[in-house]
Amino acid sequence: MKILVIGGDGFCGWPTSLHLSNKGHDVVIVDNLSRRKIDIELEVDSLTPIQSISKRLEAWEEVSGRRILFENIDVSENYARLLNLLRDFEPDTIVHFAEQRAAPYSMKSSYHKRYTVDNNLNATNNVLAAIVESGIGSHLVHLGTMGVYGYGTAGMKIPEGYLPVTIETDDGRHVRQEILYPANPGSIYHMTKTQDQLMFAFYNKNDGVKVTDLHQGIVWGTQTEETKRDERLINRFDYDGDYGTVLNRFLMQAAVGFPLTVHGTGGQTRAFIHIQDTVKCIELALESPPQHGERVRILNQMTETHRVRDLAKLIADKTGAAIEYVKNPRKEDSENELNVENQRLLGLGLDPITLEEGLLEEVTDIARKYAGRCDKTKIPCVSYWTTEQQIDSEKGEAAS
Ligand code: NAD
Ligand code: USQ
Repeated sequence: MKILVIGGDGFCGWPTSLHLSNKGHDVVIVDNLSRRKIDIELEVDSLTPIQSISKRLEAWEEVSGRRILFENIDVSENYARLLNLLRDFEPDTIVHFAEQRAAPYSMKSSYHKRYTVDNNLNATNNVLAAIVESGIGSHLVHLGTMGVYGYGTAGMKIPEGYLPVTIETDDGRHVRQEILYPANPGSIYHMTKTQDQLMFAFYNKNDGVKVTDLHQGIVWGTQTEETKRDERLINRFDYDGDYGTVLNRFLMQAAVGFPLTVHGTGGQTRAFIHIQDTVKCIELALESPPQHGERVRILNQMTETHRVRDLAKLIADKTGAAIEYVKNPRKEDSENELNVENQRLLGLGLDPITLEEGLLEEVTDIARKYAGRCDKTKIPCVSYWTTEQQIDSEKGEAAS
Protein backbone atom coordinates (compact mmCIF):
# COMPACT_ATOMS: atom_id res chain seq x y z
CA MET A 1 0.00 0.00 0.00
CA LYS A 2 1.16 3.60 -0.59
CA ILE A 3 0.82 5.50 2.70
CA LEU A 4 1.29 9.20 3.44
CA VAL A 5 1.96 9.84 7.13
CA ILE A 6 1.27 13.49 7.94
CA GLY A 7 2.91 14.41 11.26
CA GLY A 8 5.28 11.47 10.82
CA ASP A 9 8.13 13.05 12.84
CA GLY A 10 6.06 13.13 16.04
CA PHE A 11 5.67 10.83 19.05
CA CYS A 12 2.99 8.63 17.46
CA GLY A 13 3.82 9.36 13.80
CA TRP A 14 7.48 8.28 13.85
CA PRO A 15 6.97 4.75 15.23
CA THR A 16 3.89 4.36 13.00
CA SER A 17 5.93 5.26 9.90
CA LEU A 18 8.63 2.72 10.81
CA HIS A 19 6.08 0.03 11.59
CA LEU A 20 4.27 0.48 8.28
CA SER A 21 7.54 0.63 6.33
CA ASN A 22 8.70 -2.54 8.07
CA LYS A 23 5.46 -4.25 6.99
CA GLY A 24 6.42 -3.55 3.36
CA HIS A 25 4.29 -0.46 2.74
CA ASP A 26 5.62 2.43 0.68
CA VAL A 27 5.74 5.33 3.20
CA VAL A 28 6.19 9.07 2.68
CA ILE A 29 6.35 11.35 5.75
CA VAL A 30 5.07 14.92 5.68
CA ASP A 31 5.91 17.13 8.66
CA ASN A 32 6.68 20.83 9.18
CA LEU A 33 8.82 20.04 12.26
CA SER A 34 6.65 22.42 14.32
CA ARG A 35 6.85 20.10 17.34
CA ARG A 36 10.65 20.46 17.39
CA LYS A 37 10.26 24.26 17.11
CA ILE A 38 7.84 24.27 20.07
CA ASP A 39 10.55 22.53 22.15
CA ILE A 40 12.79 25.51 21.38
CA GLU A 41 9.99 27.94 22.35
CA LEU A 42 9.44 26.11 25.67
CA GLU A 43 13.19 25.62 26.25
CA VAL A 44 12.78 21.87 26.74
CA ASP A 45 13.96 18.76 24.97
CA SER A 46 12.77 15.18 24.67
CA LEU A 47 14.08 13.06 27.57
CA THR A 48 15.35 10.66 24.93
CA PRO A 49 18.05 11.90 22.54
CA ILE A 50 16.04 12.06 19.30
CA GLN A 51 17.94 12.57 16.05
CA SER A 52 17.12 15.02 13.24
CA ILE A 53 14.63 13.70 10.69
CA SER A 54 17.35 13.16 8.06
CA LYS A 55 19.53 11.17 10.49
CA ARG A 56 16.48 9.13 11.53
CA LEU A 57 15.67 8.26 7.91
CA GLU A 58 19.31 7.44 7.09
CA ALA A 59 19.47 5.12 10.11
CA TRP A 60 16.22 3.40 9.11
CA GLU A 61 17.53 2.74 5.61
CA GLU A 62 20.76 1.34 7.04
CA VAL A 63 18.97 -0.90 9.55
CA SER A 64 16.05 -2.12 7.43
CA GLY A 65 17.14 -1.61 3.82
CA ARG A 66 13.91 0.32 3.31
CA ARG A 67 13.62 3.97 2.31
CA ILE A 68 11.09 6.46 3.69
CA LEU A 69 10.86 9.79 1.86
CA PHE A 70 10.29 13.08 3.69
CA GLU A 71 8.56 16.31 2.64
CA ASN A 72 8.67 19.41 4.85
CA ILE A 73 5.20 20.90 4.29
CA ASP A 74 2.99 22.89 6.64
CA VAL A 75 -0.34 21.29 5.73
CA SER A 76 -2.31 24.04 7.50
CA GLU A 77 -0.75 26.69 5.21
CA ASN A 78 0.74 25.20 2.08
CA TYR A 79 -2.26 23.72 0.33
CA ALA A 80 -0.73 23.76 -3.16
CA ARG A 81 2.30 21.66 -2.14
CA LEU A 82 0.07 19.20 -0.32
CA LEU A 83 -2.23 18.87 -3.35
CA ASN A 84 0.73 18.34 -5.72
CA LEU A 85 2.12 15.67 -3.43
CA LEU A 86 -1.22 13.83 -3.36
CA ARG A 87 -1.41 13.99 -7.17
CA ASP A 88 2.17 12.69 -7.58
CA PHE A 89 2.20 9.99 -4.89
CA GLU A 90 -1.49 8.93 -5.06
CA PRO A 91 -1.55 7.37 -1.57
CA ASP A 92 -4.06 4.61 -0.84
CA THR A 93 -4.13 5.78 2.77
CA ILE A 94 -3.32 9.06 4.51
CA VAL A 95 -2.64 8.87 8.24
CA HIS A 96 -3.21 12.31 9.77
CA PHE A 97 -1.36 13.08 13.02
CA ALA A 98 -0.48 16.69 12.14
CA GLU A 99 -2.06 18.74 14.91
CA GLN A 100 -0.94 20.66 18.00
CA ARG A 101 -1.80 17.98 20.53
CA ALA A 102 -1.11 19.31 24.04
CA ALA A 103 -4.09 20.54 26.07
CA PRO A 104 -1.92 22.67 28.45
CA TYR A 105 -0.03 24.27 25.51
CA SER A 106 -3.37 25.15 23.90
CA MET A 107 -4.44 26.97 27.11
CA LYS A 108 -1.25 28.98 27.79
CA SER A 109 -2.36 32.30 26.26
CA SER A 110 -4.56 33.74 23.54
CA TYR A 111 -1.65 33.26 21.11
CA HIS A 112 -1.54 29.53 21.90
CA LYS A 113 -5.33 29.18 21.66
CA ARG A 114 -5.36 30.86 18.26
CA TYR A 115 -2.37 28.92 16.97
CA THR A 116 -3.92 25.60 18.00
CA VAL A 117 -7.26 26.40 16.36
CA ASP A 118 -5.67 27.79 13.16
CA ASN A 119 -3.22 24.93 12.82
CA ASN A 120 -5.52 22.03 13.64
CA LEU A 121 -8.66 23.07 11.80
CA ASN A 122 -6.84 24.27 8.69
CA ALA A 123 -4.68 21.15 8.60
CA THR A 124 -7.72 18.86 8.70
CA ASN A 125 -9.75 20.91 6.22
CA ASN A 126 -6.80 21.16 3.81
CA VAL A 127 -6.19 17.41 3.87
CA LEU A 128 -9.89 16.73 3.19
CA ALA A 129 -10.15 19.37 0.45
CA ALA A 130 -6.99 18.02 -1.23
CA ILE A 131 -8.35 14.45 -1.19
CA VAL A 132 -11.48 15.72 -2.97
CA GLU A 133 -9.65 18.02 -5.43
CA SER A 134 -7.04 15.42 -6.38
CA GLY A 135 -9.75 12.81 -6.96
CA ILE A 136 -7.45 10.06 -5.69
CA GLY A 137 -9.98 8.50 -3.28
CA SER A 138 -7.50 7.92 -0.42
CA HIS A 139 -8.77 6.50 2.87
CA LEU A 140 -8.10 9.06 5.62
CA VAL A 141 -7.15 7.64 9.02
CA HIS A 142 -7.21 10.41 11.64
CA LEU A 143 -5.93 10.36 15.20
CA GLY A 144 -8.72 11.79 17.30
CA THR A 145 -9.10 11.73 21.07
CA MET A 146 -11.25 10.20 23.83
CA GLY A 147 -11.53 13.79 25.06
CA VAL A 148 -14.18 14.62 22.41
CA TYR A 149 -16.71 12.79 24.61
CA GLY A 150 -15.79 14.44 27.88
CA TYR A 151 -14.97 11.68 30.34
CA GLY A 152 -18.34 10.67 31.76
CA THR A 153 -21.68 9.22 30.66
CA ALA A 154 -25.20 8.85 31.96
CA GLY A 155 -24.12 5.45 33.26
CA MET A 156 -23.54 3.42 30.07
CA LYS A 157 -20.27 2.70 28.27
CA ILE A 158 -19.04 5.46 25.96
CA PRO A 159 -20.00 4.09 22.53
CA GLU A 160 -17.71 4.11 19.47
CA GLY A 161 -18.66 7.56 18.18
CA TYR A 162 -22.42 7.30 17.73
CA LEU A 163 -25.16 7.43 20.33
CA PRO A 164 -28.51 5.73 19.68
CA VAL A 165 -31.35 8.11 20.61
CA THR A 166 -35.12 7.84 20.49
CA ILE A 167 -36.99 11.03 19.58
CA GLU A 168 -40.71 11.60 20.08
CA THR A 169 -42.22 13.33 17.03
CA ASP A 170 -45.13 15.84 17.10
CA ASP A 171 -47.61 13.09 16.19
CA GLY A 172 -46.42 10.87 19.05
CA ARG A 173 -44.30 8.38 17.07
CA HIS A 174 -40.95 7.23 18.43
CA VAL A 175 -38.11 7.52 15.92
CA ARG A 176 -34.73 5.88 16.56
CA GLN A 177 -31.57 7.50 15.22
CA GLU A 178 -27.85 7.37 15.78
CA ILE A 179 -26.20 10.76 16.29
CA LEU A 180 -22.59 11.78 16.82
CA TYR A 181 -21.96 11.48 20.56
CA PRO A 182 -22.45 14.98 22.06
CA ALA A 183 -19.13 16.82 22.06
CA ASN A 184 -17.84 17.92 25.47
CA PRO A 185 -14.26 19.21 25.11
CA GLY A 186 -12.15 20.13 28.15
CA SER A 187 -9.54 22.35 26.45
CA ILE A 188 -9.03 24.37 23.26
CA TYR A 189 -7.00 21.45 21.89
CA HIS A 190 -9.82 18.98 22.59
CA MET A 191 -12.29 21.46 21.08
CA THR A 192 -10.39 21.36 17.76
CA LYS A 193 -10.82 17.59 17.72
CA THR A 194 -14.58 17.89 18.21
CA GLN A 195 -14.66 20.26 15.22
CA ASP A 196 -12.58 17.85 13.14
CA GLN A 197 -15.43 15.37 13.62
CA LEU A 198 -17.90 17.72 11.90
CA MET A 199 -15.53 18.20 8.97
CA PHE A 200 -15.22 14.44 8.55
CA ALA A 201 -19.00 14.01 8.68
CA PHE A 202 -19.50 16.74 6.07
CA TYR A 203 -16.85 15.61 3.54
CA ASN A 204 -18.04 12.04 3.99
CA LYS A 205 -21.68 12.98 3.31
CA ASN A 206 -20.95 15.45 0.52
CA ASP A 207 -17.99 13.92 -1.30
CA GLY A 208 -17.97 10.32 -0.11
CA VAL A 209 -14.51 10.66 1.49
CA LYS A 210 -13.66 7.44 3.36
CA VAL A 211 -12.66 8.34 6.92
CA THR A 212 -11.66 6.34 9.99
CA ASP A 213 -11.42 8.46 13.14
CA LEU A 214 -9.50 6.78 15.95
CA HIS A 215 -10.57 8.22 19.30
CA GLN A 216 -7.40 7.54 21.16
CA GLY A 217 -6.72 7.62 24.91
CA ILE A 218 -3.48 8.81 26.54
CA VAL A 219 -0.49 7.10 24.94
CA TRP A 220 2.21 5.83 27.30
CA GLY A 221 5.57 4.13 26.76
CA THR A 222 8.28 5.17 24.32
CA GLN A 223 9.64 2.42 22.19
CA THR A 224 8.23 0.01 19.63
CA GLU A 225 9.83 -3.04 18.02
CA GLU A 226 11.17 -0.83 15.21
CA THR A 227 12.39 2.18 17.24
CA LYS A 228 14.35 -0.20 19.50
CA ARG A 229 16.44 -1.47 16.60
CA ASP A 230 19.01 1.36 16.75
CA GLU A 231 19.48 4.23 19.22
CA ARG A 232 19.32 6.69 16.32
CA LEU A 233 15.69 5.57 15.80
CA ILE A 234 14.64 6.28 19.40
CA ASN A 235 11.20 7.83 19.87
CA ARG A 236 10.60 11.13 21.64
CA PHE A 237 9.63 11.22 25.34
CA ASP A 238 7.94 14.41 26.52
CA TYR A 239 8.07 15.06 30.27
CA ASP A 240 7.56 18.83 30.62
CA GLY A 241 4.46 20.46 32.12
CA ASP A 242 2.88 21.14 28.72
CA TYR A 243 3.61 18.12 26.54
CA GLY A 244 4.37 15.39 29.08
CA THR A 245 1.35 13.14 29.56
CA VAL A 246 0.49 11.88 32.99
CA LEU A 247 1.80 8.31 33.04
CA ASN A 248 5.08 9.04 31.25
CA ARG A 249 5.56 12.04 33.55
CA PHE A 250 5.09 9.88 36.65
CA LEU A 251 7.58 7.30 35.31
CA MET A 252 10.17 10.00 34.68
CA GLN A 253 9.47 11.74 38.00
CA ALA A 254 10.03 8.43 39.82
CA ALA A 255 13.32 7.98 37.97
CA VAL A 256 14.68 11.45 38.85
CA GLY A 257 13.40 11.52 42.44
CA PHE A 258 10.73 14.20 41.90
CA PRO A 259 7.47 13.67 43.86
CA LEU A 260 4.67 12.45 41.55
CA THR A 261 2.53 15.49 40.69
CA VAL A 262 -1.09 14.42 41.16
CA HIS A 263 -3.50 17.21 40.15
CA GLY A 264 -6.22 17.88 42.73
CA THR A 265 -7.61 14.71 44.30
CA GLY A 266 -6.31 12.55 41.44
CA GLY A 267 -9.87 11.23 41.06
CA GLN A 268 -9.79 11.89 37.29
CA THR A 269 -10.21 8.61 35.38
CA ARG A 270 -8.65 8.46 31.92
CA ALA A 271 -8.15 5.93 29.13
CA PHE A 272 -4.66 4.63 28.21
CA ILE A 273 -2.91 2.75 25.42
CA HIS A 274 0.73 1.70 24.92
CA ILE A 275 2.60 3.19 21.92
CA GLN A 276 3.18 -0.32 20.52
CA ASP A 277 -0.60 -0.83 20.47
CA THR A 278 -1.10 2.60 18.85
CA VAL A 279 0.94 1.55 15.81
CA LYS A 280 -0.83 -1.82 15.70
CA CYS A 281 -4.28 -0.20 15.82
CA ILE A 282 -3.38 2.13 12.95
CA GLU A 283 -2.22 -0.85 10.88
CA LEU A 284 -5.51 -2.66 11.67
CA ALA A 285 -7.55 0.41 10.75
CA LEU A 286 -5.87 0.94 7.41
CA GLU A 287 -6.13 -2.72 6.48
CA SER A 288 -9.92 -2.58 6.76
CA PRO A 289 -11.10 0.70 5.24
CA PRO A 290 -14.76 1.73 5.33
CA GLN A 291 -16.90 0.55 2.40
CA HIS A 292 -17.89 2.98 -0.35
CA GLY A 293 -20.78 5.08 1.02
CA GLU A 294 -20.18 4.08 4.65
CA ARG A 295 -20.46 6.86 7.25
CA VAL A 296 -17.31 7.96 9.14
CA ARG A 297 -16.02 4.94 11.00
CA ILE A 298 -15.17 5.76 14.63
CA LEU A 299 -13.16 3.41 16.82
CA ASN A 300 -12.21 3.96 20.44
CA GLN A 301 -8.45 3.36 20.56
CA MET A 302 -7.73 2.62 24.22
CA THR A 303 -7.05 -0.52 26.20
CA GLU A 304 -7.51 0.29 29.92
CA THR A 305 -8.76 3.03 32.22
CA HIS A 306 -7.19 4.25 35.46
CA ARG A 307 -7.64 6.95 38.03
CA VAL A 308 -4.68 9.34 38.22
CA ARG A 309 -4.13 8.75 41.97
CA ASP A 310 -4.18 4.95 41.43
CA LEU A 311 -1.50 5.30 38.76
CA ALA A 312 0.61 7.38 41.13
CA LYS A 313 0.22 4.74 43.85
CA LEU A 314 1.08 1.91 41.45
CA ILE A 315 4.32 3.65 40.42
CA ALA A 316 5.14 4.75 43.98
CA ASP A 317 4.73 1.13 45.17
CA LYS A 318 7.04 -0.16 42.43
CA THR A 319 9.72 2.52 42.74
CA GLY A 320 9.48 4.04 46.22
CA ALA A 321 8.66 7.50 44.78
CA ALA A 322 6.83 10.08 46.92
CA ILE A 323 3.42 11.44 45.85
CA GLU A 324 2.48 15.13 46.04
CA TYR A 325 -1.12 16.31 45.63
CA VAL A 326 -0.80 19.70 43.87
CA LYS A 327 -3.45 22.33 43.08
CA ASN A 328 -5.05 21.41 39.75
CA PRO A 329 -4.08 23.98 37.07
CA ARG A 330 -6.93 22.70 34.87
CA LYS A 331 -10.70 23.13 35.00
CA GLU A 332 -11.96 19.55 35.03
CA ASP A 333 -14.12 17.26 37.17
CA SER A 334 -12.19 16.23 40.25
CA GLU A 335 -13.70 12.71 40.15
CA ASN A 336 -15.22 10.78 37.26
CA GLU A 337 -16.02 7.22 36.27
CA LEU A 338 -15.02 6.16 32.75
CA ASN A 339 -16.35 3.10 31.00
CA VAL A 340 -15.47 2.80 27.31
CA GLU A 341 -16.56 0.47 24.52
CA ASN A 342 -13.51 -0.74 22.53
CA GLN A 343 -14.74 -3.94 20.91
CA ARG A 344 -14.04 -2.89 17.32
CA LEU A 345 -10.23 -2.84 17.50
CA LEU A 346 -10.21 -5.92 19.74
CA GLY A 347 -12.44 -7.56 17.11
CA LEU A 348 -9.89 -6.69 14.41
CA GLY A 349 -7.21 -8.56 16.39
CA LEU A 350 -5.66 -6.12 18.88
CA ASP A 351 -3.99 -7.97 21.79
CA PRO A 352 -3.28 -5.18 24.30
CA ILE A 353 -0.07 -4.60 26.26
CA THR A 354 -1.05 -3.91 29.86
CA LEU A 355 0.44 -1.48 32.33
CA GLU A 356 1.43 -4.41 34.52
CA GLU A 357 3.60 -5.84 31.73
CA GLY A 358 5.27 -2.67 30.49
CA LEU A 359 5.78 -0.28 33.39
CA LEU A 360 9.03 -1.44 34.93
CA GLU A 361 10.75 -1.86 31.56
CA GLU A 362 9.81 1.74 30.82
CA VAL A 363 11.27 2.99 34.15
CA THR A 364 14.58 1.15 33.73
CA ASP A 365 15.14 1.24 29.95
CA ILE A 366 14.05 4.82 29.33
CA ALA A 367 13.33 6.99 32.37
CA ARG A 368 16.36 5.93 34.46
CA LYS A 369 18.68 5.58 31.48
CA TYR A 370 18.08 9.15 30.29
CA ALA A 371 17.34 10.76 33.70
CA GLY A 372 20.48 12.90 33.38
CA ARG A 373 18.87 14.77 30.45
CA CYS A 374 15.91 15.92 32.60
CA ASP A 375 15.58 19.63 33.45
CA LYS A 376 13.62 19.49 36.71
CA THR A 377 12.57 23.15 36.41
CA LYS A 378 10.42 22.13 33.41
CA ILE A 379 8.41 19.53 35.33
CA PRO A 380 5.69 21.69 37.02
CA CYS A 381 2.51 22.38 34.99
CA VAL A 382 2.28 26.16 34.71
CA SER A 383 -0.47 26.51 32.10
CA TYR A 384 -3.67 27.57 33.81
CA TRP A 385 -7.13 27.05 32.36
CA THR A 386 -8.58 30.33 33.73
CA THR A 387 -7.36 33.82 34.58
CA GLU A 388 -8.43 33.26 38.22
CA GLN A 389 -6.19 30.20 38.50
CA GLN A 390 -3.31 32.18 36.97
CA ILE A 391 -3.76 35.08 39.44
CA ASP A 392 -4.04 32.62 42.33
CA SER A 393 -0.77 30.98 41.40
CA GLU A 394 1.00 34.35 41.08
CA LYS A 395 -0.27 35.32 44.57
CA GLY A 396 1.01 31.97 45.90
CA GLU A 397 4.43 32.61 44.37
CA ALA A 398 4.58 36.16 45.76
CA ALA A 399 3.70 34.91 49.27
CA SER A 400 6.36 32.19 49.31
P1 NAD B 1 3.34 15.22 18.28
O1 NAD B 1 3.21 16.67 18.54
O2 NAD B 1 4.50 14.49 18.84
O3 NAD B 1 3.30 14.95 16.69
C1 NAD B 1 2.56 15.72 15.79
C2 NAD B 1 3.44 15.96 14.57
O4 NAD B 1 2.69 16.72 13.61
C3 NAD B 1 4.69 16.74 14.90
O5 NAD B 1 5.84 16.11 14.38
C4 NAD B 1 4.47 18.12 14.26
O6 NAD B 1 5.66 18.72 13.83
C5 NAD B 1 3.52 17.77 13.12
N1 NAD B 1 2.63 18.87 12.70
C6 NAD B 1 1.82 19.62 13.50
N2 NAD B 1 1.18 20.54 12.75
C7 NAD B 1 1.59 20.35 11.47
C8 NAD B 1 1.28 21.02 10.25
N3 NAD B 1 0.47 22.06 10.20
N4 NAD B 1 1.87 20.56 9.11
C9 NAD B 1 2.72 19.50 9.14
N5 NAD B 1 3.07 18.85 10.28
C10 NAD B 1 2.49 19.28 11.43
O7 NAD B 1 1.96 14.55 18.77
P2 NAD B 1 1.61 13.00 18.97
O8 NAD B 1 1.62 12.72 20.42
O9 NAD B 1 2.40 12.16 18.05
O10 NAD B 1 0.10 13.00 18.51
C11 NAD B 1 -0.24 12.74 17.15
C12 NAD B 1 -1.75 12.79 16.99
O11 NAD B 1 -2.35 11.83 17.85
C13 NAD B 1 -2.32 14.15 17.36
O12 NAD B 1 -3.29 14.54 16.43
C14 NAD B 1 -2.95 13.91 18.71
O13 NAD B 1 -4.07 14.72 18.88
C15 NAD B 1 -3.32 12.43 18.67
N6 NAD B 1 -3.31 11.82 20.01
C16 NAD B 1 -2.16 11.77 20.76
C17 NAD B 1 -2.19 11.19 22.02
C18 NAD B 1 -0.97 11.14 22.92
O14 NAD B 1 -1.10 10.72 24.08
N7 NAD B 1 0.22 11.51 22.45
C19 NAD B 1 -3.38 10.65 22.51
C20 NAD B 1 -4.54 10.72 21.72
C21 NAD B 1 -4.48 11.30 20.47
N1 USQ C 1 -2.37 15.10 35.37
C1 USQ C 1 -1.89 15.00 36.67
N2 USQ C 1 -0.57 15.26 36.89
C2 USQ C 1 0.30 15.58 35.90
C3 USQ C 1 -0.20 15.66 34.55
C4 USQ C 1 -1.54 15.43 34.34
O1 USQ C 1 -2.64 14.71 37.61
O2 USQ C 1 1.47 15.78 36.19
C5 USQ C 1 -3.80 14.84 35.10
C6 USQ C 1 -4.51 15.94 34.34
O3 USQ C 1 -4.99 16.95 35.19
C7 USQ C 1 -5.60 15.14 33.64
C8 USQ C 1 -4.97 13.78 33.40
O4 USQ C 1 -3.85 13.70 34.27
O5 USQ C 1 -6.68 14.95 34.50
C9 USQ C 1 -4.52 13.53 31.97
O6 USQ C 1 -3.63 14.56 31.55
P1 USQ C 1 -2.60 14.31 30.34
O7 USQ C 1 -1.77 15.53 30.18
O8 USQ C 1 -1.93 13.01 30.53
O9 USQ C 1 -3.60 14.08 29.11
P2 USQ C 1 -4.51 15.07 28.25
O10 USQ C 1 -4.29 16.48 28.58
O11 USQ C 1 -5.91 14.56 28.33
O12 USQ C 1 -3.97 14.87 26.76
C10 USQ C 1 -3.35 13.67 26.28
C11 USQ C 1 -2.68 14.01 24.94
C12 USQ C 1 -3.76 14.42 23.93
C13 USQ C 1 -4.79 13.32 23.83
C14 USQ C 1 -5.38 12.98 25.18
C15 USQ C 1 -6.25 11.73 25.13
O13 USQ C 1 -1.72 15.06 25.12
O14 USQ C 1 -3.14 14.65 22.66
O15 USQ C 1 -5.83 13.69 22.95
O16 USQ C 1 -4.31 12.66 26.10
S1 USQ C 1 -7.57 11.80 26.30
O17 USQ C 1 -7.02 12.13 27.62
O18 USQ C 1 -8.19 10.49 26.30
O19 USQ C 1 -8.47 12.85 25.88
